[in-house]
Amino acid sequence: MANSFYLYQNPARLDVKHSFSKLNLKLCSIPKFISFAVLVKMAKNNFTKENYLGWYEQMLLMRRFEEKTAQLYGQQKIKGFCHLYIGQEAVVAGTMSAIRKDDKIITAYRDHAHALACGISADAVMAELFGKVTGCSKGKGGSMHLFSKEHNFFGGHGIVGGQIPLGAGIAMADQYKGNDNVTVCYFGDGAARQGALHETFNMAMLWKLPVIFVCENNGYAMGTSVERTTNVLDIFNIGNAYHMPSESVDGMQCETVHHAVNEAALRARNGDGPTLLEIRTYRYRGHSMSDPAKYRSKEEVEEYKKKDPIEQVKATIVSKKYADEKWFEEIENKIEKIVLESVDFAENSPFPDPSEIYTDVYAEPDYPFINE
Ligand SMILES: Cc1ncc(C[n+]2csc(CCOP(=O)(O)OP(=O)(O)O)c2C)c(N)n1
Ligand SMILES: [Mg+2]
Repeated sequence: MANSFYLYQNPARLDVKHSFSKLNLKLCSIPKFISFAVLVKMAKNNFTKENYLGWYEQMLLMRRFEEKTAQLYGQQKIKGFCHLYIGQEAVVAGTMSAIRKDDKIITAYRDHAHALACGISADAVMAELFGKVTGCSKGKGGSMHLFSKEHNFFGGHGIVGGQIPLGAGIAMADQYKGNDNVTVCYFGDGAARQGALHETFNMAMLWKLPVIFVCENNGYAMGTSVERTTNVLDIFNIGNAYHMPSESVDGMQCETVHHAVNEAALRARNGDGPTLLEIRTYRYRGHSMSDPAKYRSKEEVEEYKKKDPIEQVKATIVSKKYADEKWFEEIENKIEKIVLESVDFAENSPFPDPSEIYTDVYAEPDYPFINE
């Protein structure tokens, strides 16, 4: 089931430079005399019906998948650390429509939506949450460590900020190979305070690496608000210290995210190096499944829910008459089926064999204590 579904829902990652598809342009065929600013302008306000339907379906899958995850966690079918992305969906959806299939993604532990949007099947993600051998990390990674090289999804990282230098390294590999792929490296507002970010920003700018740093500023690092941890509330300002093009972006809308990522990707593919996007978003649920979220008010959560990204896309689809009620119902049923099937798949899959414990952990097969 999975493949055709994901290809349909995620057309931008098939192969075209999405924003240019309507203009029928490919980046390699664009004459040199067209300036960067003109290209960006041409790409703006160029959203199609397919964009909106694709965003809706993609975000609904993320949402319904995680609602089911929360339920299964409550039943102790899913255990361990588990962080939900509900509320932040437009950040991933708006990114994916602006980049290509060959581009690379790396993120932190709040990674279910990123993995699904990269085209990893709901089956493989759910099985991983269950710790089953059919999971995308063979049941040994769990919620925080989803991974699929085949889908250009490089994790899923539990060490806050650990993926920032790794993301720059992946971009460096593509630069070294001489292709024009970009890497999107996501991290949170809390991770923005890690020392590794500064070392990475310095080298990434020096070497003009094709990387887009996406800071998903959801206002909190666990229970600690941005205001309680820093004097620099506008996180994008950190990039300015390295003369890195940097901006803040509304993360509750797919359109604004798409525009910003599209511009950053053009810059990176052009050999002009990295960008920092501080994308302002909000998570409706607690930090993890064990967080009662007492550090914020109900009113604050409700304010953000009024800007819900899925509802915003739905409103556009309705107002532009891109689809009728029947279509929404069909998508809801289709996604419900995918999610329920993924639970069945996970429940009926075996756990990894204990003999697999060191497989894929050490690069060297003769690492000393593996055989002891
Ligand atoms: C190096 C390190 N320090 C502390 C932690 C504990 N920890 C886990 S999540 C987290 C908060 C990170 O917040 P943020 O980067 O804003 O991401 P969000 O959870 O909001 O997506 C902390 C401190 C950790 N996992 N790694
Ligand atoms: Mg945060």
